[in-house]
Amino acid sequence: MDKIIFSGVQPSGTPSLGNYLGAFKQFPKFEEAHKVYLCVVDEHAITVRQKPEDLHHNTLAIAAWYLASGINPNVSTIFIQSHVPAHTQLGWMLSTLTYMGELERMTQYKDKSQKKAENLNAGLFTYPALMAADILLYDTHAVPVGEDQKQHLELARNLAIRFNNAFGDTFVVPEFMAPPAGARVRDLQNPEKKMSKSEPGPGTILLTDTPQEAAKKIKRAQTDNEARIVYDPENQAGISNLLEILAACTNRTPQQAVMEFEGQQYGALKAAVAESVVFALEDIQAKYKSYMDDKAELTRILREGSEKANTHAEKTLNRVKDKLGFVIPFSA
Ligand code: ATP
Ligand code: LTN
Repeated sequence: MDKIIFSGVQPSGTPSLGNYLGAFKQFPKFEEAHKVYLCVVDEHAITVRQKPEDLHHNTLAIAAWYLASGINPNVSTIFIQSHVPAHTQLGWMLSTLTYMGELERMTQYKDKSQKKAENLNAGLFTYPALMAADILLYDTHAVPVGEDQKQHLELARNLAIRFNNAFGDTFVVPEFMAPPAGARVRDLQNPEKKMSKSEPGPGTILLTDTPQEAAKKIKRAQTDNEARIVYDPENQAGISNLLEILAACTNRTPQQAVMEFEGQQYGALKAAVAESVVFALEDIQAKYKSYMDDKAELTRILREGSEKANTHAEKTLNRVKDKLGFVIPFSA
């Protein structure tokens, strides 16, 4: 098998359309030629306080969304982060190679620490070292994620290079990979900010929204007074976001999607976006429901996934321990 692909989604809420277009929708296309690892990163999710019953439900739900997006569990590996102890172990080791200044510069940390001032915990700060561990444990070549994760990926690359330089060749240096469209889906009511699952509002489409709910949110999306449909994220953020969503749902670029709407009004664009979003939702919602209704099958898939993931991760972890000079545990 040639290249290895790794990605992760936090069970921090019900996934949004942004998660789907920026992440979930991308994964199945790698299955044919690559080895794919998809992780439900529950240890990352607890950097923001979660209700235990919600975390439990959301963890299984994210696994079901991976499957609903078209991932074949007989080909790819879907697993839960906390089922593979090597993640936190390597995360600790990498945190000793990570500079405070690097973590202080992280946009996600700056954003979340402002919003979560009452729970400004150390885990939120060292989050990117754990994320680097997730990726590096699997000799990952490429990480398909939304644009918001680019900075974290840059750190993972730097840590891999730093470790390799200090201790000898150990890690593959992973590449960032953004989707062709939908890398940064914006909030429909506030196109200045990204659509986020942990802070859903009237501008967030959730993957569990009914077709009517989703269509209504799109109809009410914020636009502008320019009355022309052009792809110009700087000056017409709302309209450009709708074009971006349409393009991602219909496997085109925003530049291709815009051609259809020359001389047309905003209502026509909104109707087309609503139609393509509803079409995508109906398809994945039916599959999602069938996986959530069969917990025995879901847990079987996750158990098998964790076995495959542990085998790979432990090998890498032992290589790292050896390089660091740790005494490898004595076998009986
Ligand atoms: P939270 O709101 O809890 O911070 P999130 O919605 O950003 O979470 P994650 O679980 O952290 O979601 O991310 C899962 C994947 O979805 C990542 O690859 C991330 O880049 C992608 N993603 C998240 N939001 C968007 C968005 N608005 N547009 C495109 N991709 C996104
Ligand atoms: N930080 C990511 C979630 C995440 C991830 C990963 C993504 C944790 N570990 C490894 C890709 C690879 C987020 O906030 N979206």
